Amino acid sequence: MLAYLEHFADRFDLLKDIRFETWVTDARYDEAMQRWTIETHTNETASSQFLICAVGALFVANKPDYPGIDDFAGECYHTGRWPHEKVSFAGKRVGVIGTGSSGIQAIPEIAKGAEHVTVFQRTPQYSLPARNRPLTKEELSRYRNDWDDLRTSMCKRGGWPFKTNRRRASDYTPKQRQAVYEDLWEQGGIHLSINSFVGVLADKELNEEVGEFVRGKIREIVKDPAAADKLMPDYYFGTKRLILDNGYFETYNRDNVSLVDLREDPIEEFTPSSVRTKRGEHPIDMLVLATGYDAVSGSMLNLNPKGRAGVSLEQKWQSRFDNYLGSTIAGFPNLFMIHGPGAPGVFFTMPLGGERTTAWIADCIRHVREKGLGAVEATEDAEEKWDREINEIADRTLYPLTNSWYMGANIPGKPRQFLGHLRGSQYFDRLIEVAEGGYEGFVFEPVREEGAST
Ligand code: NA7
Repeated sequence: MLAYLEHFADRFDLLKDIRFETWVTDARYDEAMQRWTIETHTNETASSQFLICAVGALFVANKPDYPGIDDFAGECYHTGRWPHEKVSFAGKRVGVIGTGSSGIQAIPEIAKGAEHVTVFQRTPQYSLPARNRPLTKEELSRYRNDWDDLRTSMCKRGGWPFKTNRRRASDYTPKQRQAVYEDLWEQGGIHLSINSFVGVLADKELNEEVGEFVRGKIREIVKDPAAADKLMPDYYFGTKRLILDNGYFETYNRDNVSLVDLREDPIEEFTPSSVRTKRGEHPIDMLVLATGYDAVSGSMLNLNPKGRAGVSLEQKWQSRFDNYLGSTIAGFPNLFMIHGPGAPGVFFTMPLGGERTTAWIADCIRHVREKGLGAVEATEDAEEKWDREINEIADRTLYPLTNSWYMGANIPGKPRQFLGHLRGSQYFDRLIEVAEGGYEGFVFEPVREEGAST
């Protein structure tokens, strides 16, 4: 994926317009000028009519605040800030906290090199075999030949380049359903979730059946029944980010890997060379924090733009991450977000989603310019309606019933709110509908005398 994004940046000659290693320290809207003033840590100031915040949905690292953690004297890495240089695990006792996508994908790799790995797990997870493999020549040429159709179908579906079927569970016997699950488990990837039966993420009974199927697989793979017990997920299947792994559960069959269940044996403190839990001490040389992010809203709050009357986003978003269309915020004229709260973000292929959002933003800016206007801003009324619209979609599913970062539940004190739009294709249709309908939910300001709309 990195190679693809680098290729894209080269092909469209984007690098000339990017200032690397430059941190925005302040972004402030000037109402009289109808412009944003942006300051950087290099003491440079920029002025622009529009501010597009592509700050990433998963950027602000979540670091646990266990007593003594800062006194730990060994190497310490957060998976979201992994060094570009190779990290050596050889001869080291490594502690890993966190078993989300990052932990589950890192643990098997670390275990191959380390003397010992101790995994500190708070919530056991569902994870499906990724079964990554090189594509065959035939597959590659098929993808290239069908490129336009694939893009169209990706936009119409959840962003994935394959058809999903519309099987109904009630048309199959329990035995036939198990055969379907087996087949999809063998195929790997997210098929078991999106391609088994309609309603897996909405129907409790069906969801429980799929969840139990995965638990059965974990029991089959993990040889030590005590370890398998600790690894049994007990939330609704698929309602936390569904994880794809390369031999994660198999890793617990190695004799250099041990698992601490933090639900029954919580961490009490760190010493310079160990983790002390309620039941014992675990000496470690290296700590890997796979503890995730203050997701989606955290990156925008880290930027903390100041809108009308100098009101900061931190003030506006104290108890709810209000936004309109996942892209704009009332009180913050001429500001746009990509992958912000209320947008599909991780629920759609992110580069494609980002591209489609950017196209919409470009159209909106063009509209402002062609009409000789000075500013565009969402209304609070539109924000309220949007909030209802995306929550109605989420409430038809099992997602809101699980403590996940989608709900803001991973960060102590963070307001609980479903942070995404679950139906990417519907979302992008809505964007177009709003634009074609004359930008309902927005107010436009004429150019003020003082301002220069450049
Ligand atoms: P995630 O999915 O947020 O996972 C973080 C993991 O860290 C998860 O297992 C958390 O347990 C655990 N965690 C977080 N804080 C603590 C503390 N204080 N103590 C113990 N364990 C903790 O982040 P990832 O980086 O793995 O993945 C992020 C996204 O990247 C992923 O969803 C994909 O979209 C790509 P919890 O489950 O909250 O109990």
